[in-house]
Formats: sequence, C-alpha cells, structure tokens
Amino acid sequence: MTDAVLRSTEGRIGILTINNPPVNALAAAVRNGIKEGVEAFAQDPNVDAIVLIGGGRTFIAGADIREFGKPPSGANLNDVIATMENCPKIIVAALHGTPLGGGLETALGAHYRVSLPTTRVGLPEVHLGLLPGAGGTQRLPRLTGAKYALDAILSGRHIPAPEAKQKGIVDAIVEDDLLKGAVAHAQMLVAQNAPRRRVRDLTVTLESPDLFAETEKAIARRARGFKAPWNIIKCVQAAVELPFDEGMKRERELFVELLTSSESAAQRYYFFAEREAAKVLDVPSDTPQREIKTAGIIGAGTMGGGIAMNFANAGIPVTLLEVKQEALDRGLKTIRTNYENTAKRGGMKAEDVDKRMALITPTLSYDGLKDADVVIEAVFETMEVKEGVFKQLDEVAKPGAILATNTSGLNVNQIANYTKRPGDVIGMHFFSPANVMKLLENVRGEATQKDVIATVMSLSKKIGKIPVLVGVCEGFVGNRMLRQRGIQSAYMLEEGALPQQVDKVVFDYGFPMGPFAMSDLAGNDVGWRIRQGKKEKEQRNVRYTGYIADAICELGRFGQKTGAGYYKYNLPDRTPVPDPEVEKIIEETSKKLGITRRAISDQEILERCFYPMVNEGAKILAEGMAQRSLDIDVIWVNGYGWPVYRGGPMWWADNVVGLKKIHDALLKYRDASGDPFWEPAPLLKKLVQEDKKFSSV
Ligand code: TC6
Repeated sequence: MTDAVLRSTEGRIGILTINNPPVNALAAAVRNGIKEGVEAFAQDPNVDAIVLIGGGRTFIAGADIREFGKPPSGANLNDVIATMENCPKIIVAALHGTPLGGGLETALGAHYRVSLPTTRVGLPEVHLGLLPGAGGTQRLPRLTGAKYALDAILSGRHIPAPEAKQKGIVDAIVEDDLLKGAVAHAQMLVAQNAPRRRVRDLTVTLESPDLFAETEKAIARRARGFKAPWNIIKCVQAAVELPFDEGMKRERELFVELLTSSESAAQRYYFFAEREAAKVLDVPSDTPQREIKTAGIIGAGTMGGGIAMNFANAGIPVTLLEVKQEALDRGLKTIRTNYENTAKRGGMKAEDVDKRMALITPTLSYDGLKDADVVIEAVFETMEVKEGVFKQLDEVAKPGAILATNTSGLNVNQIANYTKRPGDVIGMHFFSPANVMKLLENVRGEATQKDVIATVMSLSKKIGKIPVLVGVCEGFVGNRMLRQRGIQSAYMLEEGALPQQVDKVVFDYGFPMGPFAMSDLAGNDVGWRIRQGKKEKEQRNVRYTGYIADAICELGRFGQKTGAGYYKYNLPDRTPVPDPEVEKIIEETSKKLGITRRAISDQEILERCFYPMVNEGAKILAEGMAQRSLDIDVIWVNGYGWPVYRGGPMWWADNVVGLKKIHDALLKYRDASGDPFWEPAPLLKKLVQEDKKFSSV
C-alpha cells in the first residue's frame, strides 16, 4: 500500500482516500494506489462497496502535468479506470473541490458519483493544448449527450455541482459531511442491490446530425492556430459513431498527437509560468504583508475608473478622487454604464450593479484618501503632474499606506522621491481597459520595500489580475519590447511592404491583429502627439520611424475613430480595408527618403517583427528588469496577445526557433543594413556560445 492512497473501512464500505497534496494530482503513486486499492477491496469478503475520495482541499484535480513528456511510469490511467469500471463491487466517487481533467475521468470510471454543493467539475485539458485522454471524450457524451459534452470539453469550463447533477454527471449532492454522505449512498445502493452502472455501456444521444460541422464553424475564429479543439471534435464524433473500445483507441491517437505537439508543450509551460510569475525570487512567500481593507484611486478617467472597478469587483471599498465635479460625475457614469452592460450581457446580476457602485465613494478632496491602505494614481502622464499628485498624497496618506503609480513609462524612482517615503512607493501598470485586461506589470523601484512588493503581488491576484514584477526602465518590459516591433514595421513600409502585408504575417502567426490595425484601433494621433512633443527626430539614436505615420496623421487619418488610418473603415464595421491612398503616401515617402522599394518576403517580415523583440528581451533579462524569461512570456501572452500556443517570445525563441538561428539572423540584418539596432545582445551571444537557453538564466 502506498501513502498516496490510504485504505480504511467504515462498516462494510471500503474507503480509498487520495493523499497527494496540494491538489491530489494523478501522479504514478496515486494511479498505482487506486488500482491496488480497488483490487484489494474487490477481494475482501468484508467489503461490499467502495468509496473513492480525495483528502485535503480537493478530489483529484487532474493528471500530474509535470509528468507529461517524461517516460511513462506506474499504472496507465486508462487501466486504472478500467479496473474501477470492471470491479465487481460498486464504486462511488465522492467529489469535492475541483475534480478536473483526469480527476473527473477517474470519477467517470466509478459506477456512481456524489458531490458537495460547492464542487466544480470539468475537463479543462483544452487549456493545456490537450484533450481528455483517459476516456473523458467517450464517457461524458454518454452521460450528457454529445452537444453538452462537446461544449463542456471545448470550453474547459468548471461546471458547478447543481448543473452537473442536472446533467447526470453527478448522481446526488450531499450537504455537509461528504464522506458520511458517500458512505450512506454506497450502503443504500448495496441495500437496494443496485446494478453497477458502467458509463461505457450507455448510449450517446446526438441531438443534431450537423452538430460537428456546425461546431467547427462556430469555433473557427477563436480556435485559430490551436490544435486541441479540432481533435476534441473528432473524438466526440468517434464517441457517437464508434463502439466504446474503438472510440477509446481513436481518443488515444488524437491525444498522443497533441501531447507531442509544440502547441501543447507551450501551453503546459505557460500554465506553470503564470503561477511562477506571481513569485518574487528575493521576497519569500512568508514575507509579512500589509493589510489592505480600503483603496483610493486618483483620477476617474478611463484608466482610473477601470482600476476602481477591479477593487469594487473584489469587494474592496474604494475612494475615487477627481479635481472637478464634472469629471467625477462622468467617471462614475462610465463605471455604472460598464456594469449595466455587463449585467445586460448576463455577466453579473442586475441587483449587483448598485452593490458594486455602493463600494465606490467619490471625492473631490485629497482628505478623502487619508484612510486608504493603498492609493493608485492614474492621472495625466507627465512628470510635472505626477510630482504634484505625489507631493499632495504624501501629505495626507496615513503611515504605512502603499502609494502606487499607474504610469506606463515614467521613472518610478523619480516619482517615489517626490515623497518622504519612497519605500512605500511602487508602480502598478494596468493595461487598458483596466477592468478587463488581466496583466498587471508591478514595477519595483530602487527603494520599494519587500513587504510592499509582497502585498501588491497578492493584492493583484485578489483583484483578478495576473501580476508580473518588473524593474524601472523605459517602457518597462512590454512596451519596451513592443517598440522594437514598431521600429521595424515602420522601416519595412518605407522599404517596400504595405500595412496589410505586415499585419497578415503577424495575424497569421497568431496575434489578434497586426501592428498597423492595432495602431488604427488605439488611435494614430497618440504617437503623433508624443513624437511632436519629444522632437524625436533629433533625440533618438535610431533612424526616425515616423515619416509615414506622420504623413497619415497630417491627413487626419487617426484610425478607426475617424474612419481612416493605415486602412479605411466602413464604420460601424471595423474591418480594415486596404486603401490605395495609403499606398500612395507610402510610395511617396519612400521616394522622398531616396529608398528604392523592393519586395519584402513574409519570412523577412516575421524575422524583423519578432527577432528584435527577443533580442530586447535578452537585454531586459541581463539588466534584471524581468526576473526570469517566463515573466516576459507571461507579459506578452496576457497583455499583448502573443498566442499562448507559441509560449511567449522567449519560449518560442528557446524551443521553436533556437537562439543560434535568431543570433545569426540579427547579424545578417546588421551587416546588410549597417544599423547597430541589429547588434545581438551580449546575453544572447553568451547563451549561443554556451549552447544554453533563456530559461537557464
Ligand atoms: C489531465 O488531467 C489530462 C489527462 C489525460 C490523461 C491521459 N499537476 O493553481 P493553484 C499545482 S490534464 C501538477 O495555485 P488554486 C500548481 O502548480 C490536467 N501540479 O491553486 C500549484 O503548485 P505550487 C487537468 C498542479 O487553488 C498548486 O498545485 N487538470 C496541477 O488557485 C496549487 O495550484 C487541470 O488542468 C496539476 N494538474 O487552483 C487543472 N494542478 O503551489 C489544473 C495544480 O507549487 N489546475 N498544480 O505553485 C488548476 O486549474 C488549478 O490548479 C486548481 C487549483 C483549480 C486545481
């Protein structure tokens, strides 16, 4: 008997308790333990039926993801489940917490299932680029019908117990003591001489003959570039069309195809990367944290309002400060409208709109912030304005309050020094729209204290964000790398490409849109005004990137909002339409610059968009502005739409392209252009010499 699965009895019921904290993942020892336990109880004349239950916080939350890709050891999960299903005694699975993936598949091998009212079951493998490969695609449709199962497996969503009961995934819900309830259920089944109900013996209902073709059509957009959803559809189709054992064979083939794919490797990496990113290397997890009961936000514009919503959503009272009544009223109105729209779409209950609004207290006076445990400034992005705000804040904020700036580019150290308590100051760079976007770049200043970092990282999670800690540098991590892509995209237009060609390469790579469509969406005038303000032509040590962008803005083509930018738009339809007028502007600019236009290949576009970003990532890593390469990947996947099935820029460079290839391409472009922009970063050179990856740094 292994420690991973404990055996005991309650009267004539044998109990198998899984004991593999934190989430009872199906490691080899657990699989062996279940199989051996079932076989032992099957032989035991003193046992009439078996209950399988998880110890600690949850029933099995899935296969042990860390074992994927390693040589197999221990009992095969399908054999374990078959052993359960074929056991001559009734097995009842007792479900609490999150029986997910292989966990739910194991439970589907039991003859009956009971759960607590709070349990959430699901088959989330799609998020790891996989499919439920232990019979989930064959058994779930037999219980719920093909349509429901297909939707559940494709979305990977967590299904609450009452819904699971209604769909027949769970047979009974017990209120308090799960073990007691499960044992009673098993005793009742024995007393009734109930049959062993094997899910494999049920027949699948197919609600519509067009289900599979229609589903393929429906997911085409959101599943673009992913492999798993397509294989999942094929599996459920097999459940409908083939006998159980043949369906299982088909599931196996399609599972293995995914398991060995680079897409799934990237998504599995990303699962852990996101969890790792929340950990700060020199701030241990037991660092004492400051208590955050109330928050303050300065600025009720789009950003400030969005940030305030995050706090209200998490149930944290927040005071919203503006200088003028009108601006405050406008901000509150926007927040209310956002909530009302969410409620209309079914994203929240209508009665919760007022409850959330009640958590937001408007104020016109800094005095209103004196009790806040954390204050986040989201005002106009110039140092003069920030200086005024932080000096005033320093006067009123209580001792120990965390003072945060939402700057997207200004120097956090300088901002901190406007206060007499720079140790309490930190950057919290939200992305727009702040109530929707998950990424939060928390910016550590030179003086930021460790307990401030620990508090803000955990507060970020509380308000529904995915936090990554970065250092103070221009553009922090995300925008600093984005700029590299922007520079080369601009040059490529001058040299011979058109916006639609560059955008198509970036879109086909897997981004939601390319750089020019993105610029049209965000507003081309933003960059134009900044360039004018900075007199960038003289200041930058890179060749000016704004010739074409300026020409476009001078015609009032600010993007979608003016119906024209790099593309034209037949509003309200926001589909970008290539525009001969833009082509003319581009060609004229090339002529003015004395550049002979040439055909630029898609491969060159891809390399010039992405390799400089990787090179910048290497510099960021070497400077310690990101803790690990995985932090950079999390920023790009969450904040900028880097396709998760490519892992992020650094994982892609490490595992798909290879650092040597990138290094050599940088040299090729450097030599061809003579532009020092292309010089490989010292860290990249070093890693290539040592045949190492970014992940080793
Ligand atoms: C599958 O089953 C395929 C079957 C086919 C078979 C042929 N493995 O998220 P948390 C760790 S695919 C290994 O912070 P929560 C996690 O890394 C799998 N480790 O907690 C973390 O470790 P740390 C299908 C795992 O309460 C710790 O547990 N299942 C696994 O916010 C706590 O995790 C899934 O996809 C795992 N499967 O959320 C479920 N799961 O403390 C994936 C977690 O060292 N898991 N860990 O950092 C989840 O969605 C969530 O973890 C949760 C708990 C909802 C279970």
